[in-house]
Amino acid sequence: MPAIAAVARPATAPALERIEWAMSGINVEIPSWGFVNTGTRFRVFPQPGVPRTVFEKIDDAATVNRYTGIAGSVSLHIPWDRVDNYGALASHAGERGLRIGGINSNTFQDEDYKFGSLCHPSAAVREKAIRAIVECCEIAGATGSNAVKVWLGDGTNYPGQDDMRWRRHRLVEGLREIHPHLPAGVRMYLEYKLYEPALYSTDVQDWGQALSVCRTVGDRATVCVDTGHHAMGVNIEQIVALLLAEGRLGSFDLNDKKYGDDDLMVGSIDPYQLFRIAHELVNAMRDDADPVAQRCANEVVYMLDQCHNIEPKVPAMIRSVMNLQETMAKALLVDREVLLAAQAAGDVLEANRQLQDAFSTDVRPLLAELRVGRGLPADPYRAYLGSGEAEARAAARTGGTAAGWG
Ligand code: RM4
Ligand code: MN
Repeated sequence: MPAIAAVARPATAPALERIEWAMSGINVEIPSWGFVNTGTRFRVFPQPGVPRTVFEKIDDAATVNRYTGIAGSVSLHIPWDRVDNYGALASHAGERGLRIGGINSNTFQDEDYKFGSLCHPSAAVREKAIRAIVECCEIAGATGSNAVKVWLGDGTNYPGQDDMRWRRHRLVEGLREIHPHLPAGVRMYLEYKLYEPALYSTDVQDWGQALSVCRTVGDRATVCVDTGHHAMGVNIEQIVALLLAEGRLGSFDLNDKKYGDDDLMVGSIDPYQLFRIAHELVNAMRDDADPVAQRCANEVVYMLDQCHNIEPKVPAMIRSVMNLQETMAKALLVDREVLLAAQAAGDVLEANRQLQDAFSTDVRPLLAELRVGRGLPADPYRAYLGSGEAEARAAARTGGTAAGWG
């Protein structure tokens, strides 16, 4: 991803130039599981045209990229996306203009994982979980992916159920064993989550726990911030700022929420929070005085982790990409020089006005202009709806079994 310093424009430059990075610099990674039939524990409502194979999931991700122009990678979930020939899968993606992004490990669905995976009291189950994540490292090597993501459902439901301190020791030991299996250049993202499926204690519950584990596990272990995985009211942008300062922010799983881990479209509930996160990232990208944070911000991966339970999936994904792009563009409008001067002068109102003015600016006409200049539709969402592709896909994808979770 081109560093923002190369494209950043001073505040005196026209707005179009200042937001250019949101068109030519950013990459949004699309999750393969965002296109399959999902739902709640109450009901899964099937949709027409849902992919039946991982190849069709990649086709859908490629469609999102064809309309938006900034969604050039697709992340996989193993074993959901297991195939015999990963080279062929990577070629399938490559022929459609996509790279394979993060390989997500799944150590939460087997019967054996009832009491956890890497933190399980049984050495045999821990060994099985280690092998499952090592397999993801191998798949990363075979597909040209640059990351393996570890999210664990591990935890306990009742006080006394297991020893929380020893669960932590087992976690560190397991991840240390896995880290050397990362192929050259491949990073590990450790994702935390407040609760669920565990309801009393979760073994990687927050960013501090994840960060301290990453530090002991190895240089290439970094934290993944899933925006839906915090308690209500938590200041996520401050977590982002602190992880940038530590050089350990690896990636985002972006989605929006109202109450729990709702996996709604990015920016659909609280767009100002997304803007505040975007501001921390852009601010670090522009900060030559903090090279650790600057490098970290320039390398962060923006993945979407969403489930579209009632809304049509491909257009929902297109809208999410557009929401993120618009938000990044707004953050690029912040005049950093004025902001720094206001901060230095203790001018609280002017500093805050900088952010709010940028957030309130309608960047959609500017982005439309940039898209048209690159041969993309001015409005990817409307263009997709008018294309007839959804209907054609639903007609073509008959027979077989629509993919879902599991
Ligand atoms: C988890 C977590 C992971 C995702 C799974 C499907 O809650 O967010 O990132 O891979 O869900
Ligand atoms: Mn996630």
